[in-house]
Amino acid sequence: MRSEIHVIDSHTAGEPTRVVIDGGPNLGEGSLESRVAQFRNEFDHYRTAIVTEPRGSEVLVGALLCSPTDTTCLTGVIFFNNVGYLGMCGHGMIGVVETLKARGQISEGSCRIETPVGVVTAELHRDGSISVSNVESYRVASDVKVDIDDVGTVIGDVVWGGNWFFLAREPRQEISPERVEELMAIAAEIRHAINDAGYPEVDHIELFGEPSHPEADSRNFVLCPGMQYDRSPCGTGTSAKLACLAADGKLRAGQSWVQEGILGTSFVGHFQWSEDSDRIRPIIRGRAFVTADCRLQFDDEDPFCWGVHRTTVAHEAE
Ligand code: PYC
Repeated sequence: MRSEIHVIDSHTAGEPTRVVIDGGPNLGEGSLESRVAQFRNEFDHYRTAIVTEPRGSEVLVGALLCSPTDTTCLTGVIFFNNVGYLGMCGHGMIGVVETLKARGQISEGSCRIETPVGVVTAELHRDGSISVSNVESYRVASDVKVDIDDVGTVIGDVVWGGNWFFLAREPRQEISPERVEELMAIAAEIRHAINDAGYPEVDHIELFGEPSHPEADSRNFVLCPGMQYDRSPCGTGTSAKLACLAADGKLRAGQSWVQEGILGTSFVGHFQWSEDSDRIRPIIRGRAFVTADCRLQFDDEDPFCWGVHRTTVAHEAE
């Protein structure tokens, strides 16, 4: 039997997103959180088929559009990657909005979009850039110390920015594409140590160094859950950084922070204090470009129909 899934690909500051327009799994009408559980438990082969080889790459983030439970929202979206599911995804949300624009479903102005971790507001600006007012972000632990071979003591913060992050403040790193392998190895070691230190939920590690552009405030490197690094400055990672700057009184509400990523592309962020709490609402602005509009083909005679690492036989055995 043959079937197909309509997807639109884009990249945001270099990081790719594949939006599923049609043909994805039907997860019903429950809460988005419960739909993620259903996706994981019953339809996980769609995740590997859509984002990993042979149709995708380990770095791709998928975005399944679905009906929102909050009727003020234009759409719901569930983000996924090579190893599982994400709460929010900043670069991915900018990619989703660019995709909706390409399909004529959104024009200049703002709209609300539901995710499994809350509703975000996206604004499409006249210059083509898109800003995302993310879910509330906050730091849960500061000055956490872990010892890493070859690096020494690493000091940083555990922060929610729509995903769980450890932001390694010290030591600072030289962030450059030439050092990717080394940065991956350091970040992976830090993640082990942080998980062992009582923060098993942390799956993103963010390192910092000097920016390469005079207008940027910082440059980061973000290790994602599936041993891939974010090509963009990471929207949820930048949100986590803003939460730390706010908590430390180093950035005022409304003041801009230019976060450069490993490729030298940047997001411009600022924040607002949340009402009645010491949490912040980060706003991240960047640009995305559509790269493909195509139909993924599924043939059940193809041994790699559901992904190279999930054979048809393995799927049938599930
Ligand atoms: O932009 O938030 C982000 C993100 C998370 C993982 C990859 N990109």
